Amino acid sequence: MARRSAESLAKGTIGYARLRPSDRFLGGLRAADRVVFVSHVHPDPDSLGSMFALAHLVESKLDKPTLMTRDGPISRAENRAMVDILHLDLCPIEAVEWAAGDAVVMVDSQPRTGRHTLPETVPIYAVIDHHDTPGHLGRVAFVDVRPEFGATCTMVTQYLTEQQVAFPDKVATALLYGIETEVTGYPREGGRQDDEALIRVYPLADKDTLARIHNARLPISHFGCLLHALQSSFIYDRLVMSWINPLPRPEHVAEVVDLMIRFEEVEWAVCGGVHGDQLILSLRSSKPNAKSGEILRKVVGDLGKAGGHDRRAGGCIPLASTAPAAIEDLQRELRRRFLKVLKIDDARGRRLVALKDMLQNLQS
Ligand SMILES: [Mn+2]
Repeated sequence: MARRSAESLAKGTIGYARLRPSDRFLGGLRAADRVVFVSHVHPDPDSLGSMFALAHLVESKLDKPTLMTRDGPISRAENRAMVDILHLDLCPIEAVEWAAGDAVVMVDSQPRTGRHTLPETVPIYAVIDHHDTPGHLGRVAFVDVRPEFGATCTMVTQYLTEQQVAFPDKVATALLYGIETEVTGYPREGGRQDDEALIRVYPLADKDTLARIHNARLPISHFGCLLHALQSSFIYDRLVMSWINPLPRPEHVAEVVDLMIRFEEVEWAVCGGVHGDQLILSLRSSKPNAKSGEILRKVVGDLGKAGGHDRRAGGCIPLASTAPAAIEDLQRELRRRFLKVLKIDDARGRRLVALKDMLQNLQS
């Protein structure tokens, strides 16, 4: 595969250490026949924007064929709108015909963090990421991981700027939306570098396209899940916990916690739901230095996988049984672990919406 030749090329270059990351990244790709971009499952705007802009960089500077992939379905309505409106051409990861001359570039994720279905036998040339979830990087020739950046798209914007590659409006729009989704929510997780990247791409982005993505149409399941979540929510001191069973689409847990974390009485919001044979979890915090990714990893433990950022995290647990009793047991165990890890004594909790209000609403 291309990994070894790419590695020797990149690392054998005189003055390697002095080169900018984008120089080293491109240098290591010179021997490749094709550059394949991969990301985490349920690709989000940050991974989509990163793949799209890096493909543009590789095509512009090296004139090599590229392939962008999609690991699992694109979930949130806005993300699907981004793919449709920008015409992002994504190959399902399971349909990729891997070839010896492929150089694989992983963005917005790290190898063996359990967030991809990429076969472990496929060697990875490069990892470009801003997550602090540690992956297996020992055999990766080019590694650029900067957790101090709010978005992988910010790193990629720097690559294009360093290489003086023009930003077509679609590329600028994808980067802008990728950065914006990561850093403009509240709690905000972004810094000076992200602001500089936003300033760079904003004048070049198509604002009408951006508005269409922001206002993507929502499926009916969004509203059903919202109601379900409100009715199942319990407040345990500083934590609000909601369950949606069954969960028709995995993205709804993230939509729910994004709303719930705005509740003024809590510092933590978690929503979980059973989707197929997995329990999907999404966590938000309104606290600075919340270490949400670490908290969720502690809670999930060896039951499944979890990771994320300071104030946002996600995870999934494969289910041995989807029988209601088994799911109830697992949810009880997860609640116990959340309360323990967050040092919350209030184990009884109280409903967000009182039962009698729900019944009254039904009767009126
Ligand atoms: Mn990201």
